Amino acid sequence: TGKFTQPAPVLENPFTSDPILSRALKRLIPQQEFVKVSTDLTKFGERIVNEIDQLGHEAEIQPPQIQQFDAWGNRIDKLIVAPAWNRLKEISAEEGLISIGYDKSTDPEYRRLHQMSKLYMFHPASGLVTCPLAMTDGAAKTIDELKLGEKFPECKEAFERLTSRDPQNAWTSGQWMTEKGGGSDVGGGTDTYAEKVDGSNYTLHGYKWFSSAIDADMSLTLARSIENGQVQTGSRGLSLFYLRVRNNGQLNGLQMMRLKNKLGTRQLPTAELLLDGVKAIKVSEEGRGVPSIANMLNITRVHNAIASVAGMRRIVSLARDYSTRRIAFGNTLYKWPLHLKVLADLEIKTRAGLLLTLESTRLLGKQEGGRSSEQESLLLRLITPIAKLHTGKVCVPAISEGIECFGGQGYIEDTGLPGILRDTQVTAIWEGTTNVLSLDVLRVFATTKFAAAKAFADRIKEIISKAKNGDEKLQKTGEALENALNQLLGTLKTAQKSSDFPQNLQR
Ligand code: MFK
Ligand code: FAD
Repeated sequence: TGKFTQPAPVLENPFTSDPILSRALKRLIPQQEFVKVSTDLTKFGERIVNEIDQLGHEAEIQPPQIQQFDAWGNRIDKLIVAPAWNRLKEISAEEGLISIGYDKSTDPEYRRLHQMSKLYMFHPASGLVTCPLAMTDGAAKTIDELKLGEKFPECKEAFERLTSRDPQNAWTSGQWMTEKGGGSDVGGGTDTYAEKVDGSNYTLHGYKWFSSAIDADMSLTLARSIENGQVQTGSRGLSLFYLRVRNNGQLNGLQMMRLKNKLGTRQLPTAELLLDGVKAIKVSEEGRGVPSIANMLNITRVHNAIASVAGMRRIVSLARDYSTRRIAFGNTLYKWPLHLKVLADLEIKTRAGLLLTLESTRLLGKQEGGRSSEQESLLLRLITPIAKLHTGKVCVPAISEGIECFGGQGYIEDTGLPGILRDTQVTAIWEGTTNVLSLDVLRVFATTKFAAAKAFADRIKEIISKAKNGDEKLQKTGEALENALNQLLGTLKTAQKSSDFPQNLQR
């Protein structure tokens, strides 16, 4: 007695074992490019299984700490992170997890699909290093899109380092937006002030309430500049600032007040920061901080969607494998129809989330390659918040259901499974909560006079007609979707006139 041991679920190569990633990429990327991409992803998948997953686990069990004072009472705010966290950052640079998205030697239309597929495989093994990677990508995109490198030599260097494959040179970025008074409503809640030194040089004074991956080299942030003693209130009083977190090894006029004690993402150092004379450069026009940092938001939101579906994929794949190893009532689990139904339901949700996110990625690549039609640009702007809010929302109950597929073992820490659930709740919150992103969808409808909604309806029709000509079920689904969308548009058009509709969207 007592000799039974349960075979553990096995982590397989997340590229070759994924039921749809390779098929989807084959459809989206021309053959020659696809061969290169799939070779890289296969190799990376092996590295995840043999090396990276263990590092992710080590980062989780060795959370970061701040040592605020030295033995003699000097304030030092020394951030101590796990060696595995640093190694994962190095691997991210080596593997080109950001640089692939900006690699001028490849076809611009397909870079993002390659990059995001790699991040999708990496996320569950990454010890949450995907969080700084998202912000790093967002910062690179903002610098690139606003051509900041042409205006500020500091931003030119930053772009090169953010997109570097050399771990010794590569930088990561923070994204300091949230303050005590508001994370959604940054216009109402931001209480950080920028005092002019000369030209574009300022010092910042304020308190940032959530600043993740505080081991970053630089950050983008929002503040109100004081011009001739005057300060503009609201969102149109905010400008965008670039700053280095440290200058010559010393913190740049800021103090790490404490690290957040979080439900999950414990591998990730998220700090409260006192900005007390941070040297910074104003990089946007006065009062254009929010639309400027929106460049960052629209990238980090794609990363967020990728992370949400990646968590789902990890638990579903392990649960599927486990269902072939665990026996209950004389049958392996997968032979029980009820269990199979649970797995099938999770599988469908995961595939749908991935395909939706890849659609947003495909459109991003097209736009960056300068090959988007007007309709496709509208679609990209609309689908990005939809993909973020949908995947962020569905991944939480899906991963919880996935945990249940392991019975009691799903609840046990050293299986590595509980961490997947812990780390997922945040994807619905950060980078804009579900409600805030729903309002962003309304913003897109309003600012495009519903042209984006039409582009969306047309795309659905196109997909349905391509999917299977003459398939009655699909045609009916297509018609039902179109009707639902038309009804929604009718409701929105009426609602837009009512006083409850957000005022900034009534334009
Ligand atoms: C593993 C993955 C990890 C992911 C990274 C995790 C680490 C970081 C975690 C974080 O959470 S960082 C903080 C993220 N914060 C947010 O996402 C803020 C959420 N709040 C919003 O998004 C609000 O909607 C917003 C702050 C944008 C509201 O601002 P306003 O100024 O009150 O809105 P308004 O007046 O509608 O828009 C101002 C301008 O910005 C308008 O342009 P114009 O002035 O030219 O008319 C808008 O069109 C533009 N805008 C707003 N959102 C936009 C946008 N433009 C393009 N894209 C958008 N998404
Ligand atoms: P609130 O804005 O107070 O929202 C509270 C509730 O009200 C939410 O349910 C929201 O959906 C709802 N709500 C708000 N406005 C509306 C509305 N108009 N209509 C309907 N409902 C509404 N921020 C950074 O800037 N940088 C970081 O690096 C960072 N890292 C983070 C790391 C972690 C682990 C977490 C948890 C958060 C992090 N954040 C970061 C902050 C995060 O972006 C904010 O918490 C988030 O944007 C929500 O803002 P809030 O906390 O102020 O919530």
